[in-house]
Amino acid sequence: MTTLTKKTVLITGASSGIGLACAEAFGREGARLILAARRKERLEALALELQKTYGTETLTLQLDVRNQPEVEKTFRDLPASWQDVELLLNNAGLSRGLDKLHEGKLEDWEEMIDTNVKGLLYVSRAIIPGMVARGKGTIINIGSIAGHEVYPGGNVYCATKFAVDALTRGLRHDLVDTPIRVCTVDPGLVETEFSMVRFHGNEQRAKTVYQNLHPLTGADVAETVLFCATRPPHVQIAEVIILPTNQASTTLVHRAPAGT
Ligand code: NDP
Ligand code: 8X3
Repeated sequence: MTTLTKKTVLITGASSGIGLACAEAFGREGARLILAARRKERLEALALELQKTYGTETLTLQLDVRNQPEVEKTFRDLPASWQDVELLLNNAGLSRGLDKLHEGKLEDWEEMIDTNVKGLLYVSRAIIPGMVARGKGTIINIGSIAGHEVYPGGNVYCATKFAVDALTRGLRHDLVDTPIRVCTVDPGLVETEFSMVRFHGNEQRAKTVYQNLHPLTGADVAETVLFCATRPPHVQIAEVIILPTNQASTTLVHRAPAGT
């Protein structure tokens, strides 16, 4: 087993959903956490809670992963005691809209591509050289079932997650002669703020995504991420697809009212 006690873990998108649940899981395991996202006040509340519950040492970073100079500077200027990042969880991401491609909004496309693809690249470029120099590290990318199959209206979001899959595989090739592990955890439907963000705050529309279904929680995904992170150093879990029991694909979900 690889222990996480006192190991430095960097989580992007730690202010909500899967990233927040991963922070809780890694905190419970005794890791030191760098928590990054745009909503600093949420990160600070999480840091306080983790400190109280597990005595977790944290560093909170207000960071927009789309801003390359900011990403580069933030990680270059990390305090010395936080530079030794041993696990990078590239989780920050979002979807915007469910429009047909020929009716899509350009600003939605830009935001998804800039965050899910370019943001992941910028953070990886800033962190991985240190791992290579130190000869240790694990990178876990949060992909999606949407990186394996497309669905109506998924077009650009799916393309970004297909890109995450390609980047994960590419990175595994590039790091094959190092002790660094590269994994992807690819969930199906997880009830987080994801659909609220996708539908620009339309709560009613967001709720229907998970209606009459027992979706995954952020904690379910976090346990899988933790499993990948804690394998012995010679074991690299390349890819995990995790779905709710009643989801078979991006388009086949069995919905039944509770109790039926
Ligand atoms: P949430 O909306 O709950 O969380 C998204 C997180 O990403 C937030 O912490 C948000 O923080 C952060 N984020 C978004 N944009 C940026 C940015 N530009 N810079 C820094 N941080 C950013 O959704 P999830 O937890 O569900 O999503 C997490 C990941 O899981 C995403 O990559 C998503 O694609 C993926 N995923 C989600 C699934 C689902 O069904 N929910 C299924 C499969 C994959 P802030 O706004 O504070 O910056
Ligand atoms: C999120 C899952 O199916 O809504 O990546 O695209 S899905």
